[in-house]
Amino acid sequence: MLAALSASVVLSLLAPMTSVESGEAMQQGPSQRKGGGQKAESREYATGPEVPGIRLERVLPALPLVRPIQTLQRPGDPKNLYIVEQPGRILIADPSDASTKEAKVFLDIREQVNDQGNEEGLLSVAFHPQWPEKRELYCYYTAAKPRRSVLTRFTVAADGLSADPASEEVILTQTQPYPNHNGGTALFGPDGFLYLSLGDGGAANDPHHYAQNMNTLLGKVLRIDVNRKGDNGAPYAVPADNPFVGQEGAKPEIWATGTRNIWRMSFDRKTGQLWAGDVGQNIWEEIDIIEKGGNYGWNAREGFHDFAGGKGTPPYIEPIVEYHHREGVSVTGGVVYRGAAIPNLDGVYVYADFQYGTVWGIRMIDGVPTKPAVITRARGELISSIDAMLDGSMVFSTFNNGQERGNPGSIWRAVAAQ
Ligand SMILES: [Ca+2]
Ligand SMILES: [Ca+2]
Repeated sequence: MLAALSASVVLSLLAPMTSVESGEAMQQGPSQRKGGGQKAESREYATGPEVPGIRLERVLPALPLVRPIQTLQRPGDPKNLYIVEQPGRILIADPSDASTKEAKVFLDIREQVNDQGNEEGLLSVAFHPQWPEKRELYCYYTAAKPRRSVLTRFTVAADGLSADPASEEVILTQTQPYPNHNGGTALFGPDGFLYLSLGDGGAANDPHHYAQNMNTLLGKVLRIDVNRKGDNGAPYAVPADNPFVGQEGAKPEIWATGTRNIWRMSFDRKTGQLWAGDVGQNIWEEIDIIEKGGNYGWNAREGFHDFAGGKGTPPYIEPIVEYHHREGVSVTGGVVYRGAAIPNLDGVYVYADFQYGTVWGIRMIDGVPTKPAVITRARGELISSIDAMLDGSMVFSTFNNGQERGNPGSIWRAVAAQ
């Protein structure tokens, strides 16, 4: 299954190197040598067209939002934004009307969502891509008593403007040992299957080594078929070509393993590659391209570095890029920009640090990343999500003024810097 390794992964396994095929690579600087007392790896960056700067422009400035954690659009409705609030509401608003002070409530499940912890709540939603044949909304959230993560499905009204709370069907449940590291992103792939990132369960350092344990869904990326029932009437089926189907001691839902807490992943709508930001423990934040059957190393690895006390079975797929905790605290994975409004940003993967508000862009040139370029800084904002709208434009969701519960949040559209 590891034959699916990308060229970049193969290159990074061959460290140290001094050049790539093009001969134009720049060597990583010495700044990476402070990582946790571990030996630093040498990495290569490709050269490519300059990554342009962006500017964040406030959208719906008069609309009060509580911890907006994702913004999306429904297939077939290029006008409205669906704004997900972490406590468990989804609002609908037309972003062209800046005077909007109140949004329509699309779904309110705050009663059943547990958002006590900073990383708990309604974390991710996805519309079924086959609208209007399937008027379905998938929600991934945390619940209490017992503490767990759930993936559920709601039926959406024919006009697309509300979802029926009473229609909820539970698709998948995962017991959560701790309040943190619940992932996650739920989204449909170009293959029509639903992908879900689950964190390692929480605490710190993955104390139970869940991420490398193939018998749990924790610390994994899953791939399931929500269009079919599974064996014995299970609410979903496992695609027959999942990499660990039939392997003893392995959950067949697993698509990739060894991930710590992927906070936001997305498919490049042109290449089909699955990009993820995997939040680090103490020192290194990383960006990965998730491959079928890949092991991303946690908790034996953090970024490109060995992690003390971790254990696992190599080979591991190395990150595409990483950054040190001098530059941020917690990565928010983003999207590969495929919009028309900023032509020279096409193909750039845009990601951010949640707490510092720094936003970077990288390109992939023949499977090798360009050096991360800072493309903007959202000072004073906590960047919770970067999402692509139907036309490929990017919307940022942020909590402003700190993390206190109930503080307002805001959303922003990315525009060209000049
Ligand atoms: Ca947890
Ligand atoms: Ca990793």
